[in-house]
Amino acid sequence: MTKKITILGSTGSIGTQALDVCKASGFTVYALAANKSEQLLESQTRAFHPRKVCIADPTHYESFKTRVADLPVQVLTGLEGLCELAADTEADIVLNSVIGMIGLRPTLAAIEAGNTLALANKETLVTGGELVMGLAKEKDVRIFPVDSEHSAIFQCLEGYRHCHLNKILLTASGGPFFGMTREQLGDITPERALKHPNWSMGAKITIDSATLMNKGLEVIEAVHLFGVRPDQIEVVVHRESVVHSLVEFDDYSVIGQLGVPDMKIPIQYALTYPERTACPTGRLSLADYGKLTFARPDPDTFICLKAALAAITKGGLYPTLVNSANELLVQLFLERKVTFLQIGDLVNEVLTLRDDRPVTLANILSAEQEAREFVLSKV
Ligand code: MN3
Repeated sequence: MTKKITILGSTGSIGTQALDVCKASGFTVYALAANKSEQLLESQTRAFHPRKVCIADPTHYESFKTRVADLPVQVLTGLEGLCELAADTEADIVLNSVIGMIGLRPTLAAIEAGNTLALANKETLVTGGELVMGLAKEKDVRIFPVDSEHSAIFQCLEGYRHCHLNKILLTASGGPFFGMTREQLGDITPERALKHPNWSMGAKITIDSATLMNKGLEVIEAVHLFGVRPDQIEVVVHRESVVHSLVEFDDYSVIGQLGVPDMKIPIQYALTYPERTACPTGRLSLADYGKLTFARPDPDTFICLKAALAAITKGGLYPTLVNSANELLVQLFLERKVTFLQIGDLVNEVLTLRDDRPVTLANILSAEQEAREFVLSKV
């Protein structure tokens, strides 16, 4: 049976690779959504014939509609459009690969409607983890992680649901600046930070990998997805990005998942689960690698990791504060308005804001605003 897929964020790195997977697996694309990349969304619409498309940025709505006027496709816009696609139960699975906190409401809309989710939007779990996992349980909705590490952990646990999980070993590439001192990080430019050694990804996540914020956000994600405490997660630097993560059980037996560093594998598994089919990617040859290396991260240099761990340990809205501050700081760094080191400094400093309100959608959105105002007051 061919599955019907909705992809939110189809023009991004995950979205375009998901479409490669759809093509190779013969999935039907039911709906597509992008922020404002009109040209690419148009060519995707012509190639995959979705029934509905959403161009989220309303300023692009009219011109995009004109572009696809000859096609039998319904065009939507705005956050409402994204949520409508997420909640459309015609699809068998909704892949949320939207970038940033904007992805939270579509995630909630999909779960509310009872749609199975493939989740690539980190911010959804980082900011709204309690809400999302609680609602998913209530609605009996399955969430398949798309992030390579979380997919790995999910796969490691698959055959061991009856075993108690002791610990998660979350692997990290270490980014392009692994081994550098704080002093050496002083004059890092966006161009240098945008060069990742192993993974080809969007700008936001590439910068997050360079600061190790990405790993911090992934720890928070893992806490929610797998129901573990933050101190049950150990970040291990693994430069080759071949071991995508591991789990340790009570007997200290460790199970890991390996593969070439290509996002198409975890994307495909989230879509084909529980089946596995040949993936349009290379095979892993361990002999070609020769050796795999592991090391401890340096949270005193890469202090974003420290901030994320402090935030999830405090819980509540603190992960939202850290995440939102980071989201804005990465944008400012790319615009050369803050330095590389300021990202880490301010992401830590935002934790001095007190926010002990309960985690509700309204409070998440106001904490997001609070964090942005804090950052803007400092730069
Ligand atoms: Mn990852």
